[in-house]
Amino acid sequence: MKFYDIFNGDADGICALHQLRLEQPQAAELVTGVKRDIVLVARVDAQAGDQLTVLDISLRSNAAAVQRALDRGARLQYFDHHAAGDIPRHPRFEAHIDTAPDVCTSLLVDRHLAGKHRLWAVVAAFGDNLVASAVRAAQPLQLDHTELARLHELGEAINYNAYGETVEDLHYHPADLYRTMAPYRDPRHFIFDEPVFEVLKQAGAEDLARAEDLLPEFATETAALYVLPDAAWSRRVNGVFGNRLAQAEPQRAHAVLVAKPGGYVVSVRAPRNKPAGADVLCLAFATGGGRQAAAGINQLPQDDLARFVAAFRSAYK
Ligand SMILES: [Mn+2]
Repeated sequence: MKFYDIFNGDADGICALHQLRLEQPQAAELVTGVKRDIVLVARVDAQAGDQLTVLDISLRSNAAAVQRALDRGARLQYFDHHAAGDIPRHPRFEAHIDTAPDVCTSLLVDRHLAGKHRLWAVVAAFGDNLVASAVRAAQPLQLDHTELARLHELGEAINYNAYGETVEDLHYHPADLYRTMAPYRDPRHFIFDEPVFEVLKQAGAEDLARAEDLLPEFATETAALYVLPDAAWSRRVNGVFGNRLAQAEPQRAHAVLVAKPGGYVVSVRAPRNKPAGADVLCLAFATGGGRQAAAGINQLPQDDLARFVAAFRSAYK
């Protein structure tokens, strides 16, 4: 019989596992990755009697592997807040799934543990950018403003660490980050005793400064397009950079391209003032997808760059 802890590599996934294991220590094989690695259950060759704890990855994206593990006789405990699809009804499947917009997986674990390790749930909620939920959860702890601000920064720093194409792009492998955190019941001690927080805070600021040094390929009143080089820092900062641009120029659509061999990864954000059209634009390309307000193209071939630029310009003129 084997134990597997399967979790998203972002702040929410790591803090969810941390709360559970503070309460119920259990040596387990850790299965995790970058934030975008959400198909994780299939990495486990589950057998009868095995125990899988799954955190902060959508059930919909892991449904087949979950069913296979159940069929083989494994037991699963599943905490998540993403769209789930059909939830299996099975005596060996324990689901804690809530897709309300103001919860994250760590808050679901906090609910399950009746607030036993609330400080870490607060860190996670900040990391998932659920600021109001984090502040509400922190209320009974009576933290002062400085402490709350530090927990906010810690959540953001751990979350930033999860961005990259592969774990090689990250400053810390999420499994190592979890192991470093594991002895700490109090995140304030973790901040003070370990270099992790300062390292990540500094690195995040450096990545962002590099991106902000770049000039756009073009910028009009209504649209701007940036190209980041094929480098680890580009892949880490891409999302945060896009958010910054959107906040600074809410009337503008933004396209951020990150170069990769043979082409680009593309993210498009519609203007914040008029959040529409990003999905239609990106779906016109083979590997495109997303939502009206924010969409992307996984692999834009070099030869399609001119066509993309023209389509982006005409979508947002
Ligand atoms: Mn989450």
